[in-house]
Amino acid sequence: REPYDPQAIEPKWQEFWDSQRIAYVDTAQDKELYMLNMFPYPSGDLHVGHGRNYILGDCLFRYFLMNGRRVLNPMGWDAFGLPAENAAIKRNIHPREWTIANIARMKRQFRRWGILYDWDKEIASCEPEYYRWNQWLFLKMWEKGLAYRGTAPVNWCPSCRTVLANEQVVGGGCERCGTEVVQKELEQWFLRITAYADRLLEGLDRLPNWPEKVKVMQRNWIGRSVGCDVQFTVDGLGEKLTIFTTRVDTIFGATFVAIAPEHPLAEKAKATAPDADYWDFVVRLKNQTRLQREAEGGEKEGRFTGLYAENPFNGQKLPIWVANFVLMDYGTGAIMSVPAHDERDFAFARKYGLPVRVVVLGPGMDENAELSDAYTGPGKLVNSGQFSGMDWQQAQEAMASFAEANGFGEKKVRYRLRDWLISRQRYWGTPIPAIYCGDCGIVPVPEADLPVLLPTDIAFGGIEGNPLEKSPSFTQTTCPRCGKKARRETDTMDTFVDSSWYYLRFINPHVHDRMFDVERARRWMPVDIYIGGIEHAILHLMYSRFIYKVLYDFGLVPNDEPFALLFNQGMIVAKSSISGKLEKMSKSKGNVVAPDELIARYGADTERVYTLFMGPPEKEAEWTDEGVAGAHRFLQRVWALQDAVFEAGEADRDAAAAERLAVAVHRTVKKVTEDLQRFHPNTAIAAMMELANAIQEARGLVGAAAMRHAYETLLKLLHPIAPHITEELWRLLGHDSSLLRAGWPSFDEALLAKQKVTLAVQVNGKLRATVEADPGLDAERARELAARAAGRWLEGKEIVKVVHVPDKLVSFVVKG
Ligand code: ANZ
Ligand code: ZN
Repeated sequence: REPYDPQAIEPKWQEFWDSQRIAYVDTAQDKELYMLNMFPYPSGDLHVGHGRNYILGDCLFRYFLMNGRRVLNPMGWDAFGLPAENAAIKRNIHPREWTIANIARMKRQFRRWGILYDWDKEIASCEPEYYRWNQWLFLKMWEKGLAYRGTAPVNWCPSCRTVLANEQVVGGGCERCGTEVVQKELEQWFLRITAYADRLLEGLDRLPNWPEKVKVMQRNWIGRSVGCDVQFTVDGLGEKLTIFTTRVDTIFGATFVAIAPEHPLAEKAKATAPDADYWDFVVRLKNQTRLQREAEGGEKEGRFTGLYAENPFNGQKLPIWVANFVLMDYGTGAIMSVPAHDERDFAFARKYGLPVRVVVLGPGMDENAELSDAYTGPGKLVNSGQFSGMDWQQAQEAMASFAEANGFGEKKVRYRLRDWLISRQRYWGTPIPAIYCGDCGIVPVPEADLPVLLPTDIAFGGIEGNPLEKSPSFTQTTCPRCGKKARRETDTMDTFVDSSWYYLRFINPHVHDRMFDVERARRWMPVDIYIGGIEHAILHLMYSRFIYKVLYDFGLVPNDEPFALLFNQGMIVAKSSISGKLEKMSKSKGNVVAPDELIARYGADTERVYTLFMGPPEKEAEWTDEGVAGAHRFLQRVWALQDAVFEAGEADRDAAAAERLAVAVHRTVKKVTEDLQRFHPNTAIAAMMELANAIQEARGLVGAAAMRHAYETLLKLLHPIAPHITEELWRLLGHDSSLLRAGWPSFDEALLAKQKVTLAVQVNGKLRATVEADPGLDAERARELAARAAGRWLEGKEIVKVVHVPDKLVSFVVKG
C-alpha cells in the first residue's frame, strides 16, 4: 500500500470536481435548497479562522449532495470598501487592482480547501453590472420617499475623512483606523429604515430558526418604547418644551427638567444661566462621545439654565438643567426628571442637591422614608392629585389620556433605530445617482443613464479626502432636467447596501436588464440556510431584512424575510504572541495560522477534520498544534484501514464479531446523520473515530463483504468532512465514480433497537453497579442513569468529577 500523501491526492481531486462542475445548479429549475455562506470582503489572505465558516458550509453542502438534493451554494465578493482605497492611496495603484488580485488569491484558497461553489454564479459588488442595481434601487427608493437627503449630526473620522454610522464607531474610535471620532453637522443621504421599524420587529417573531441571541440584539437595536409626549411651558419665554417619557405615571414626582446640550433651548439660556462657565460647559458636553454620555456608570454632569418649566399636571415650576445623559437624537431631546424613580435622575439629583419626591409606593415602602436609591418597580401612586391610589400601570393609561384630553400631551411610540446614513465620502463604492443643478436643485439621474460609472482618471498616490472630487470628468456634468451645467454627487454608498440584496443576484447573475430575476427569485427565495459570523447580528442582517421588505413592497420578491435559518459560527482563538492570552485570530495579535503552510505539511483534509472537530461550531474554539496533529493521525489510521478490506477472507469467522461490527456501522450512520442535520460535525467525527476502532477490532474476524461494507460506509460518512482522502480511497476500492454520487448510507432502526449496552458505574474507582442502556447515550443522560444506579454510594457526598466513556463507563469521584 502507498503511504498517505495528501500533496499528491488533493490537487487531483480538486481538478476532478472542477471538471465535473459538481456544484453547478440550473436555477431555471425549481428550488430544493438554497444555502449561503456570507460573502467575504476580499482583503487578501484567509487564515484558518476564516476557514471555519466556509469549511462548515462545504461539509453541509456535500452532505446534502450525497443525499441527492439539488443545492444552490454560490460565492462572490463584497468588493467595495475602505481597505482597498487605503491600500491604493498608500501604493499608488487602483483599488480595483488590489481587489482583483485579492479575489484571485482567495478563490485559490477556497479551492485548496476543497470547497465547492457554483462559480458560474460568482459576483463581485465592485463591477458596474452589479452596482448599477444599487443605483437603480436607490432611485426607486428616492421616488417612494425612502431615500432622502437630510442634515444630521454625524460621526466623522478625521483620518479617513468620512462619515461613519453609529455602528462603525467602536469605543469612540473609527472601526477601520481607530482614530477618535468627532461629531459634525452635515448634509447626507439616508435610507428610511425607521419606516420599517415595526415590521422589522414583527418579522423576528416569524423566524423560529434564528438564534434567540440575534433576535434579542435586533430587538434592542430597534428599541421600541411606548410612552407619552408632554408639553411643559417655559416660564418667561412662553414657548413650549416637549418631553418624552415612558413613565408619565411619575410626573408628580418630577423635580427638574433636563435637556440635551444640543437642544435649542440650551443656547437660548446663555442669557439666563447663572454660571459664568455655562456655555463653555455646554460645548464641552457636546464634544463628549456617545459612549461617555450613555454609559450606565458614566459621570452625570449638568448646569442650571436659569429657566423654569411648568408641569401641566400640577402647575409646578421646575428648574431646567442641561445634562450630558440626555441625547438629542432620541425622543425630543428633553426629559422630565424623577429622581425617586429613575436611577440616572437620582444620581444627578444627589450630585446637584435637587429634591427627591416619591410618587410610586412599592409593597412595604414608607413614603416618608428617605430613599437610598431610585425605586423603579411597580406600585401604587401617592402624592399625585386625582391619580393618587391608582396602580402605576393603570395610572399611565389614565394620565396619558388626561394629557391628550387637555391638549398638552399625546401617546407616542418611539424607536432607538435611526435612519440608515448611507453617504460615504470615498471613491471605492457605488456612486449615488444624483446631480446638483443651480436651477433645479437635486435631480435624480435618469434610469436610462445608469450606471453612473466610477471614473478611472484618478491618481491615488497620497491623495487626501474624497478622490472622486479630484475627477473633473466625473463631477462636471449637465442637468438632466434643464441641460445646464451641473455638479455630480460625489458621495458613494455604504457597502452594506451592496450586501443587502446580493443573495438575490446569486440566483441568476446573468440577467443584464434587471436587478435580479424576479421569476427565479419567486421560486428560490428565501435562502434556507445562511451561515456567517455573529459580528453581523445587527447591521448586515437588519439592512438585508429592510431592503428585502422594500423589495417585497415593490412586488419583486415572494415573501418578506430573506433568511429562513441563520447559523452563526463561533470564533477561532489562539494564543497571542503579543499578549500571551487567547485572542481572536488576527494578524495584529500575531496568532495567525496560514492555511498554506498547514496544507503543505498535513493537507487540507487534516485542516478540515480539525476545524470541524474543535467543538460545537457555534462556540468559540482554541486552535492548537496538538489538535492538528491528532486530526492528521486519525486520517492516517483511516488510510491504513484499507488493508482490513483487502486482507479479509471470504467468510465471516466469528458471527458475534460480524454482528458487533454491523451494529457499530448502523449506529454510526444514525449518529452522523443526526449530528450533521443539527450542524454538529464535531460529535459526528467522534462517532466515526469509534467506527474506525470497531473496524480495527473486527480485523481477522469478519469476511470481506462485511468488512467492505463497514469501511465503505465509513468513507461515505467521512466524505463531507475529508473529501479528498475519501475520494481516493473510494477509487482504490475499485469504484470509478465520485463518492458524491454514491448516496448517503441508511441505517436500520430495528437492528439498533435490539441493542443495549452495559454501563459500568464506579465510585472513587470501585465498581458499584451496572446498568443497561441504549447505546450512544450522551454524557448528561448517562450520568443521570448512573447516579440512580449508584444510589447510596453517592448519598450525602459531593461529586467533584464525573468521567464518561460512552457506552462503557460512568465514574464518579466524590468527597465527604
Ligand atoms: C421620566 C421618567 C421617570 C423616565 C422614571 C423613566 C423613569 P426608553 O425605554 O429607553 O425609551 N429619556 C427620554 N428621552 C431621552 C433622551 N433623549 N436622552 C436620555 N434619556 C431620555 O426610556 C425612555 C425614558 O428615558 C424616558 O422616560 C425618559 O425618562 C428618558 F421613573 O421620563 B423617563
Ligand atoms: Zn437644472
